[in-house]
Amino acid sequence: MAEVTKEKESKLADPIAASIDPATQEMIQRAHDLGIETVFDRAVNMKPCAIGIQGICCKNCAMGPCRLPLPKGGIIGEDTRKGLCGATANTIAARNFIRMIAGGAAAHSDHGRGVAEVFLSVARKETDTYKIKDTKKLISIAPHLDVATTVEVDGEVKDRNIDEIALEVAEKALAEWGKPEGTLYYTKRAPKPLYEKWKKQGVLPRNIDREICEIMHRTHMGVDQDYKNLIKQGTRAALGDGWGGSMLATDLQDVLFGTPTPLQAEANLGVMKEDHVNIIVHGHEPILSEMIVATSQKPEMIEYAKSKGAKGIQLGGICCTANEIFQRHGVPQAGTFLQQELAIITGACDAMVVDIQCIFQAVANVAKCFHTKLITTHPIAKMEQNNVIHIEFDEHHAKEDAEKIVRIAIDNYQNRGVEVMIPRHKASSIGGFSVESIEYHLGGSFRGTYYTLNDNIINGRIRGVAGVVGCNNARTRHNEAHIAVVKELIKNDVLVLTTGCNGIACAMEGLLTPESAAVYCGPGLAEVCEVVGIPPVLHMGSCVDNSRLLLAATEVVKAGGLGNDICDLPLAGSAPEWMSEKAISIGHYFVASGVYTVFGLHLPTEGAPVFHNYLSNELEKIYGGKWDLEADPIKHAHLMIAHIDKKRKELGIDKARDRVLMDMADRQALGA
Ligand code: BF8
Repeated sequence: MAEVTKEKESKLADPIAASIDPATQEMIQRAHDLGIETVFDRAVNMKPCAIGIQGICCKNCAMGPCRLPLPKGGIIGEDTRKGLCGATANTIAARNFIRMIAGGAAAHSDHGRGVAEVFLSVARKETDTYKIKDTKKLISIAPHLDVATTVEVDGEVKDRNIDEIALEVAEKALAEWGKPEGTLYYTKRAPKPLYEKWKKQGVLPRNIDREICEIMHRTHMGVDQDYKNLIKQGTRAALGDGWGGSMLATDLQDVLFGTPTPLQAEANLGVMKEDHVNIIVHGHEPILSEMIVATSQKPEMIEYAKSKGAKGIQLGGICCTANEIFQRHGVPQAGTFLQQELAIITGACDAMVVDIQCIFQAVANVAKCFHTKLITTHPIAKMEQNNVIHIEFDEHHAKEDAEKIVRIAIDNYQNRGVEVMIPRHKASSIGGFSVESIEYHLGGSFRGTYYTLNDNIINGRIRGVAGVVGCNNARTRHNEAHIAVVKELIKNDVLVLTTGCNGIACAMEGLLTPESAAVYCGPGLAEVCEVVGIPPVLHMGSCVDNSRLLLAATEVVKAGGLGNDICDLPLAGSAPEWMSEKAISIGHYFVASGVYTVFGLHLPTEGAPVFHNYLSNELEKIYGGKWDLEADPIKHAHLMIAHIDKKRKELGIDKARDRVLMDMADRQALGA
């Protein structure tokens, strides 16, 4: 075993305090037994910066960093704190906050750009590796990009050639990143009153890249020094993410790889198999993972694995790649963000294949302790450690690359050491709830509609809807807040839509099964889940797929009876264990789309009370949504429930919740 990097004096994490998940606890203990350091240990040994955490450290020029700690006892009277240039705490916190939005929006949107480029190659027929799988979805998104789907020939309206539609969609989509004039097409998909608000405020994104670039300019030393103006630019960039880069990523991925429909899988580290070649795919872009899935299912690859003594090939996903291949192929989710090192520590990971985002550099150090081949695949995401193999993935030779990667994993199976220990824990899960499949499942076989959902919200069986999303964070007990928030919501009849690592956490806890409704839900939600046959927590995909939540909310508005705008709905958002800049971008586009959004842990705005108050109170007057913060998961859930109840009252449907008894006709209507 290779030398371990753990320092002599360092403390070890308590496995029970570090995670609620038994598989994770076992693997943390296993790491300790083997002398291998993980993120859980590092979190015990290094505390976060008390000033940075509050958003009041400015390092945007070389006169600083200027640190503006809050005085003991808080601000009494005028806030006189300022940096060398005179920047106030509000300016500094707002600059830092919108730089986080820029980072998050850039990550999501660059992912989207990558998909759009592959889509253009497909449309131009430059590659036959990827093909358009879902023409129905292509036709449904085309009008939103101002692409005609019919043509008039000799006075007769005919369907337009699908290749022509694909090419124009590809070109229009790709232009959204840098078009010189106009605003993003997809913003018009929002409910009209919301679109009008954005227009009036002047926050309609002009193009995706420009809004991100402008954040970097405005937050350069000596430019924008007004927190309200700074956050306005943050809003433009965040909307360019949610209603731009992320939404395009989701749509084009669906067109290329198929729009998800419900399917079953398993989740947690226990999905790895000792007698199989285990390949863990980790990161975000399905461009890579789709090809790995297809290659690992090829009979010749399975035969090759058998020739090396394995019984087959077991794929597993980590992070949002897990969500992507789960929702389209039922590939098991091996774990969340905080379990990436642990998958290698099983000793059974023959290859970990990574692309972009949320990948610890530390996985390379852990891989050194085992036989695991760590393979980076993206030109913008390499690692300095010398045990890392880089195989650049490109749509023009994707098949060959995927085959090379899968063969490396198979060849490596025989190099396993004796130290294999796979935790037994795993849970059954159902995912694949796209906007389209929810409509189909709730609306019945003949006429898909969201009205069934609205009807059940109006009659009070479903109290409201919550989007619970986001990361794990090693500063808090792994999955504890995720699961506590979700269980408290469904116990109170709130239907949960989940994405990202929350989706994986819920899968690991068994909450993505229809059977969990009878165990954890209030009577109204349990009844709906039983009749319709859905889980109380609907897995809607990866973090870019938070765009699905925006569109689902828009469909609910369209279905009628619950107001005219997203901010009218009994709806709330949550990221209980957030950590990434992407979460801040998502949070902000939720807020700017009218969603009351609660984050756990802390927000990097607390050191600037005026700016913090602007986010948590004033924004609501403009967009109808606002930020909130609550670390305690039960209080967190109840803030969301209180907001849902407030909206029910405003809609005049608060009394309906008293009458949840259903007669036979009601039940039949539910299943219609
Ligand atoms: O984009 S939830 S830890 S995996 S950032 Fe990362 Fe957070 Fe997980 Fe996906 Ni999203």
